[in-house]
Amino acid sequence: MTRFGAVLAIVLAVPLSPVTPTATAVSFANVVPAPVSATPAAGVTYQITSSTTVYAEAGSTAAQAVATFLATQLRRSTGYALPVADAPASPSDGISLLLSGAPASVGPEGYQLTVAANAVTIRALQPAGLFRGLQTLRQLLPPEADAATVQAGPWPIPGGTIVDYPRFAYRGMMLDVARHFFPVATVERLIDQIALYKINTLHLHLSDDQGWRIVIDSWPNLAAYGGSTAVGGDPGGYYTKADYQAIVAYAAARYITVVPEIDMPGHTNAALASYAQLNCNGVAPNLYTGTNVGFSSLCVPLALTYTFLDDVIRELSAITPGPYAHIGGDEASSTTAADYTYFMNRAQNIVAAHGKTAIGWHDIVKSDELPSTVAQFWGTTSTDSNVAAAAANGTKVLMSPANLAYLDMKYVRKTKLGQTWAGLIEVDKAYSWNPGAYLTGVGEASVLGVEGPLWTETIRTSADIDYMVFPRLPALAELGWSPWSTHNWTAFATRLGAQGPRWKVMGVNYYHSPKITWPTGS
Ligand code: TNX
Repeated sequence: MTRFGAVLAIVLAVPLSPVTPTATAVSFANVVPAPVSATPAAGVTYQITSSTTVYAEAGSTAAQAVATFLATQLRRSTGYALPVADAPASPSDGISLLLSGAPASVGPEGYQLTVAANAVTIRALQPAGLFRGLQTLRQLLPPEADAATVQAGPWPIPGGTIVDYPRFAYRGMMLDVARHFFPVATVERLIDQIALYKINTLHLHLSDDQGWRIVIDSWPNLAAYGGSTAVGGDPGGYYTKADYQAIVAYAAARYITVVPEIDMPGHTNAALASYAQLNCNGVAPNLYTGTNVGFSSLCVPLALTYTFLDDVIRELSAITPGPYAHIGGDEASSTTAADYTYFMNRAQNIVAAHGKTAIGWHDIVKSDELPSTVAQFWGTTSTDSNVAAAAANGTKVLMSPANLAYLDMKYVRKTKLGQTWAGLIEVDKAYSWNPGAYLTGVGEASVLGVEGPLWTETIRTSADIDYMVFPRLPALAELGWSPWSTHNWTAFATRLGAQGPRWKVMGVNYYHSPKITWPTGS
């Protein structure tokens, strides 16, 4: 092309729009996690306008709810009416969310997204797939689309087709609400943020030495007394059952399953402090506000211990629609090996009796596991013969290697928040491993998925949570969702950088890692 031709092309590419274009157009290639396949259609753009309708599969209340989720956010930022309506047989305009016509390959959570000049169509086999597809659509809109107040627009969506589905069934984040307590609104804000990256599980660490955070009606002192403080003597708190159910429902509306954890037999000082009769010596210890681990244990020989366990798991299971109950099992250094095996065995059977599948920190493979029990790997090396042996026996492993996936590790030495015992984890390191091939003897087929745990000894506010979670959790989300063939740090760094302006608009207090070129102003 001649220089004149190039200038002409640029001039012609400027949209002839009466609206001053302040919103920045987004590239088709900026989606996190990377889609399985993405085919841009050069020169094709769909514009959301004041006359756009959002259509949902007729007769599906779930599809209707997903459509309303999109319309509600876009009404805020665009100021348009964006009515939600039943989809006609073959929609030829608007944004349609349909439960027909998706390729079988997309499975229960995948989707096909087509952006043409006249219409946007998301097709999925299940409503969960529509919701995941919607997160891709959000990322194809200018970041201002995620604003809480009306923005100037325009609202272009780049044309093309995406077919997409997850590599692993479980892509999670854990929030420790025991070391510090976080109110329902903080948890809901986090749920909204992680939903954007197709995370589908929120694990709540509901009890530890420093606090018990959920009401158990048959043992009321657990929350009332055991929940009354936090690390450093900070204010405690607990969720009523209604609070917990509100979190579960809020997550479910975003196709995120809540996994409740009651850590045992160690990490139980708050429970032992609440009920003297649970202690082997009948004496309740004081509440604990320090950060040591490994000093507490439920009384394994005591019959009442199992009444307690049964009550807790029964009450918690009754308000947990998801399939899992996490029973901890880590760092039980005040429990003998024989007691640990006996105890974890009984705990797993109690979980099964209440209709749930147990997850335990990978220490649990030292007990006799039920075949269904999931082991959550939190080690710092890539070999663990016990976990490998369990995997060879059919145990599924959830990957949370502490030196790669822990969201409470500092990014760099001078990061103010967080810890260093498992090392420093910059965002490139968080992205640098293959969950299906990392742990010796634990191959792709043994891996249930990935989870990023945020322990909160040093984390006290929603802004603190933001800082440790972003940008690392999106890196982990990509390891969990995207095919390994898409794994490429340089390309990921560009796509991750493109999230900066969106986080800025959403008010996310993210860590501006120097490993990433963040767009000016974000
Ligand atoms: C280890 S990892 C723990 C937690 C701490 C965390 C701090 C694991 C299963 N247990 O009790 O909060 O380190 O990084």
